[in-house]
Amino acid sequence: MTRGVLIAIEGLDRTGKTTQTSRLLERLDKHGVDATLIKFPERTTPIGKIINSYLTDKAFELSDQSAHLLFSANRWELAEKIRNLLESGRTVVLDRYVYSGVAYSSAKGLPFDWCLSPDIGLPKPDIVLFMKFEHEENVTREGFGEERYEVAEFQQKVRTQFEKFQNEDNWKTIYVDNKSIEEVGEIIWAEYEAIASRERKALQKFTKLE
Ligand code: Z5A
Ligand code: MG
Repeated sequence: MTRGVLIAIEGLDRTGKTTQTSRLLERLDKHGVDATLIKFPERTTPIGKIINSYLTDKAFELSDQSAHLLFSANRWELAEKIRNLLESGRTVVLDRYVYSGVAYSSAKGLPFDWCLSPDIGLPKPDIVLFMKFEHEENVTREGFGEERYEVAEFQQKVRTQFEKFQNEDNWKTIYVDNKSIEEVGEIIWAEYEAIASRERKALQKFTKLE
């Protein structure tokens, strides 16, 4: 059986991650690809419930270190499930992942490597699609500014931290300025098809060796 593809959609606030991950799921379904969508933070788990209170209630106090470790622990709550899904041949689409964890906490001033270390050992995505605005100043998307971290100056710091991953071998940047939901969806689909076909070719080579 072929292992499923692990695809993470990452990016700055309001770049359309949730819109695109759910569209991708629908499109995969239409093409007969078995797929599961997991959104982080996963707010319904025991740890996810604490994270949800922290994000929505500005009076809820946590040290930055504690918050960071909770976000990481939330990913570990789902790690086994992700691994099992992939091994059973399902494609797994992630709406935010490790990279958001590191970018937001290091933007608050925590050391980058310290932020990365509790996530070491989690399943590595085959591809990370990092959505960003080239010109952040033009962003006027619905809902922006309602939660704890949605302040322009902080977003700029988050962006700088995210960009430290840009030379990773699985990283692709997608600029979303002035692109419709459909246009961004086409770019994401093309990236998905490229990675899925690469995986199929790798498997064919392997089978030839047998
Ligand atoms: N966080 C963290 O600190 N550490 C971690 O480890 C993790 C997360 C995993 C909540 O995350 C916070 O947790 C977040 C990071 C931190 N900080 N903040 N703020 P979240 O993922 O739950 O955040 P959210 O509330 O879902 O917002 P978001 O993810 O930033 O939004 P989005 O998913 O990128 O955008 P969207 O909901 O798909 O779209 C936003 C609006 O734009 C909506 O009205 C769409 O219809 C519209 N839209 C989307 N695409 C387009 C295009 N192409 N054109 C025009 N309009 C569009
Ligand atoms: Mg979202």
